[in-house]
Amino acid sequence: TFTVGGLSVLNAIAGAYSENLPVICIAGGPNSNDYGTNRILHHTIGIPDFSQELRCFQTVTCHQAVVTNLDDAHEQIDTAIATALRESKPVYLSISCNLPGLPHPTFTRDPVPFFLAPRMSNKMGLEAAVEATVEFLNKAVKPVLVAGPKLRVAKAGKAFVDLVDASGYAYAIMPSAKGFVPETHPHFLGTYWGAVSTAFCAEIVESADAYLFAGPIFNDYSSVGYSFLLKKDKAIIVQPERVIVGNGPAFGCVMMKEYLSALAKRVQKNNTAYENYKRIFVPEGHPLKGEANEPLRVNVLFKHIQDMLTGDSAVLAETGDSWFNCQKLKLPEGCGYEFQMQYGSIGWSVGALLGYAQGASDKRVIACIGDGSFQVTAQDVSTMLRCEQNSIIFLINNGGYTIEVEIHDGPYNVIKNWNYTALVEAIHNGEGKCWTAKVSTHSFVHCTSIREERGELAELLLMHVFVLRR
Ligand SMILES: Cc1ncc(C[n+]2csc(CCOP(=O)(O)OP(=O)(O)O)c2C)c(N)n1
Ligand SMILES: *[C@@H]1O[C@H](CO)[C@@H](O)[C@H](O)[C@H]1NC(C)=O
Ligand SMILES: *[C@@H]1O[C@H](CO)[C@@H](O)[C@H](O)[C@H]1NC(C)=O
Ligand SMILES: [Mg+2]
Repeated sequence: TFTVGGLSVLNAIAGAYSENLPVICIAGGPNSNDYGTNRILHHTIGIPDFSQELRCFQTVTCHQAVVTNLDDAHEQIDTAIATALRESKPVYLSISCNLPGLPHPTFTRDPVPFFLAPRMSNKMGLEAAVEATVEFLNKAVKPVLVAGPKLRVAKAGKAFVDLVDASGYAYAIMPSAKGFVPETHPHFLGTYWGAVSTAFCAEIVESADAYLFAGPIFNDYSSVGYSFLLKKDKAIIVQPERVIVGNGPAFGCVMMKEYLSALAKRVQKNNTAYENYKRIFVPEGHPLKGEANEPLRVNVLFKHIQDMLTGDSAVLAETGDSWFNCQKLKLPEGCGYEFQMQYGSIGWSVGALLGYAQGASDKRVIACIGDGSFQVTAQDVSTMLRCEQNSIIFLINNGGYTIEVEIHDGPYNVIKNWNYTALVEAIHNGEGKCWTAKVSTHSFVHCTSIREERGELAELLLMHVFVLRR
């Protein structure tokens, strides 16, 4: 609904922009004959100007179309959809409410599915970029590869793995690229995240004499406050359509996927970084176990979540402590992974869980959500139940905005405690399948293995996990 709905969805669309997701946001606009009348309409802020919603969306979408006339509706809608797909960004489409019911000759036949030709590299630029890169990498003693979050929009995950195989290099992921390349490959080092990297990963990446970053975003989060010990003259930065080798040269109009594939055919094999990693790597100690009556610890909980993951799972990590806990999960081949690292709007994961489970019904989705974040968007559980989704929510109740406590503490970081299982049961209202449990010690996970529960119960789970506040 015009403005009240549009402005309500604005934050979600801004999140989609930050994550390069081609969302088509459709708003029902004022009737076409209301424009230009100087009338004040309901659902506006009380001024006879209908452009407020459009002006808000101009800053968070790559294209906006306002359809007020059937004669150009077909073209405007086509252009909006094509732009969303081409740019991999959200678009805004406002359609006057009185128009959809009206016939028009441009809409009389069934639509022809449309195909967008993929963007192609400038052939000479591609060759020059590959040539310069091969020269740079082949003289390095222990080069490494690092996958960044824009691998997804460049559809270059597979090409990246082909390059790993052809080169024998060790590779890491930036935290925001988790889920875009396999973690089961022997040459996988873990997450490169400066001082908070997986053990031994930063040592190998930062001591390499050449590193190729495929699709990185270096923001304050991913670079731990710009504290990376990286040198530009050792880096090859590959963006979806651009390559920079060291401090230069730079090549435009080079598509990442084509470039990585071409590189795989030309680069000399060198597994020195991987051999060095194997030498210094110390496998983790004994598996974690908690005593039955001990208060549940986060690392023990996440060990159980780790054991639940299969290629048919997907993990959603909400902003907050869950980011850091989920980042440590080792994803089996095919296991999905989503979090909103660039935008980081709390509450994102509940809506994202609803959407992901609906879109990828072949996956069992496991969301790890803090109490503060859950309270922002809890009502989406209602639609999950109505749509008979079977997702699993681990609600980690630490009594407040714990991650914020680390940054700037104050009474505002404490939130009202809810009876979360009772809340979900109230939403469930005896209809459909739902199973909740409140867990505060290790005894639950001792007596009923979650994995066994999972087999029997194909329903929405909400584990309300209490973790003692630090
Ligand atoms: C919409 C929005 N408001 C405020 C913030 C700032 N913020 C970041 S994390 C966080 C607290 C999250 O609390 P919770 O979900 O309980 O996670 P915890 O760190 O306690 O595990 C807040 C308020 C934000 N990221 N997004
Ligand atoms: C890696 O490259 C360096 C420099 O070209 C070379 O000296 C070294 O032998 C190579 N190592 C392996 C294992 O291929
Ligand atoms: C929370 O709700 C559950 C389920 O309705 C109930 O059994 C429990 O007593 C409630 N907890 C508290 C502290 O009231
Ligand atoms: Mg919390």
